[in-house]
Amino acid sequence: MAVFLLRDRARFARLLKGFPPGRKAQSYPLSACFNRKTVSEKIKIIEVKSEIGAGTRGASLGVEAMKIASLDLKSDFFRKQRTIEVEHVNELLFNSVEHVHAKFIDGVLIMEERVCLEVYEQLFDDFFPLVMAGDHSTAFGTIAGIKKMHPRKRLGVIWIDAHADIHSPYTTPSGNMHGMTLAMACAIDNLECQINEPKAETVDYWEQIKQVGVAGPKIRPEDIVYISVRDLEKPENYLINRYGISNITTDEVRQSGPAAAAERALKILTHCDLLYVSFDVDSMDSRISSGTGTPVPNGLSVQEARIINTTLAADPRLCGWEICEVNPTLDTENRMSENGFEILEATAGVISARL
Ligand SMILES: [Mn+2]
Repeated sequence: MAVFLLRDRARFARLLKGFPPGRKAQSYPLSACFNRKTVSEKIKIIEVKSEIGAGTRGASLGVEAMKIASLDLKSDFFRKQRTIEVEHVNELLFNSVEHVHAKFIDGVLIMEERVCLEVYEQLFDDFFPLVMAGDHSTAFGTIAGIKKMHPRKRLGVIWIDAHADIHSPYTTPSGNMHGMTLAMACAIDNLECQINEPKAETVDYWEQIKQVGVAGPKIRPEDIVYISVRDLEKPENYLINRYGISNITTDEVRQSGPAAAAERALKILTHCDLLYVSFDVDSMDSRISSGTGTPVPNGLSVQEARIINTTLAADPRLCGWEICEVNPTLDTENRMSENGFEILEATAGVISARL
């Protein structure tokens, strides 16, 4: 006889009531209603092997490289952990660049929609979405999915990264969309610092991206806390000053210690109902490994990054966590994947212990 856990019954009741908007009926296998969940099964890994937002090739291989790292490190993490993959559109990379100030923005829009829907569906089913991504641009889809699930909640974002990722097509020097993620989330154009004239079709896609999930801004710029951001361009500095965005520097992490630095980030966001942490591995120092597309000196150590992430993971408001930009094609002996995986496993451990 089938034994239902309480949460399975709640799920069953929801299924009887109907499907959430935007969800295809066939994605609910009937057998799913009878799956028992244990504490360790409350996390759902969402794999997003997309790299169209990066300027260097190879970030889409980061997810598999971290799985290989887990095997080399003799971990059974991926044996226990349920995963789901979001289909990518990396084949667009074989085409020529049509949007010079927002490269492959047509594909980025598709990826943001897909990631948003997957994150929303996993949250709807009471899973904690733990995203393993390629390039950092799809983190906007994660943010949009959280906001779609909790439209009236105020969402704070802790962005652990060497870069501020708050350019727009109007200000970007590279056109790479992984540098625009937070501008998408805040729906910011930053026309005050405009240096580019994106063509009408690019602007049309950019406006559509702002509407992914729920219409308009998903977060407020003042609800972002940066950690270890150190490679900034003028238009990004302008926004950081204008909105008073906090940046906890590597030096501050070293002075106060990583746990205290993480606590400080949480304190700055006390007014937020929910939190999302986005961990770009280039936040770690370029000496640790070359295994990421845009390495920058004066970054975090692996130990500091691990303590920061695990400290943040203990906050009950955390409702999504992401790791991205591992690029094994640039690496030596898969070191970045091993470091990234160790941080992922430790963080997942803290999250599942409190769920
Ligand atoms: Mn980034």
